[in-house]
Amino acid sequence: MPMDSLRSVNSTQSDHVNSENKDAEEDVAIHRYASRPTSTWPKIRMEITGIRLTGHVWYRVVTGTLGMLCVLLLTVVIILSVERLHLNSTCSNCTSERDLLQTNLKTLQKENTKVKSRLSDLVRHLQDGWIFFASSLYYLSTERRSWDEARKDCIYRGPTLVIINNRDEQEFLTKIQNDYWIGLMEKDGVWKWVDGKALTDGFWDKGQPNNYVGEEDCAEIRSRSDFHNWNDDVCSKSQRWLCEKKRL
Ligand SMILES: [Ca+2]
Ligand SMILES: [Ca+2]
Ligand SMILES: [Ca+2]
Repeated sequence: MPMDSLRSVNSTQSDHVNSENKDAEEDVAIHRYASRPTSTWPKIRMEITGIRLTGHVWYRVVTGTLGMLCVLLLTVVIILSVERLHLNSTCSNCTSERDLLQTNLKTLQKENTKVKSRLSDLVRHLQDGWIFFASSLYYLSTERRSWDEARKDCIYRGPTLVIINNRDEQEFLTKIQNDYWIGLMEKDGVWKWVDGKALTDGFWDKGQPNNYVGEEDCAEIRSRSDFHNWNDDVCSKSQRWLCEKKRL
């Protein structure tokens, strides 16, 4: 074999041996680096620059990256879950507020219906000739009847013969013309209103009650300028009467 050819063969064999040794060294290096903790991988990557990376190194890099992505996604899921819980809580509060508003609306609608009914009732009474003062409506009869018949008529109309509760009401009724039965009657020497309550503060005319013509056991309010204008009279006498109905 010529010398040149022999050198070429030796050179080829030497290159092959060197290549195999280099591969073996790389494998050893890769195995050493790959067995290190994941936290050291950036350093490993720097150290193995220029050295061929085998599959199991990339496997660790990829699995580590995926692990980090999983942690990141888990964090996002937790945040979104918390936000969803917050939204659900907010929505629940909204539902409660909506229910409360609907309840209040229904209450207001009921009150509105009541007010409309009262207003309609008031207008109807005024159109029928009733008069209004303070919180009461008053019916002034044009007929004349006995005290007991007058009482029955007031019961029929819904209210009672008028009960004078205070000075303001007395002052208002004093301005009305004509004489009227009021809801006050004497029994066993005691004057009582038609609601059963005893008289405590009367506005009797001077010298009244006096049983002037015998048994005067029913009271009337007389058309006089004097603030004290009550008189006891015979219950069978025909007289106008006043009915009272509490409205407000
Ligand atoms: Ca009254
Ligand atoms: Ca009497
Ligand atoms: Ca009298």
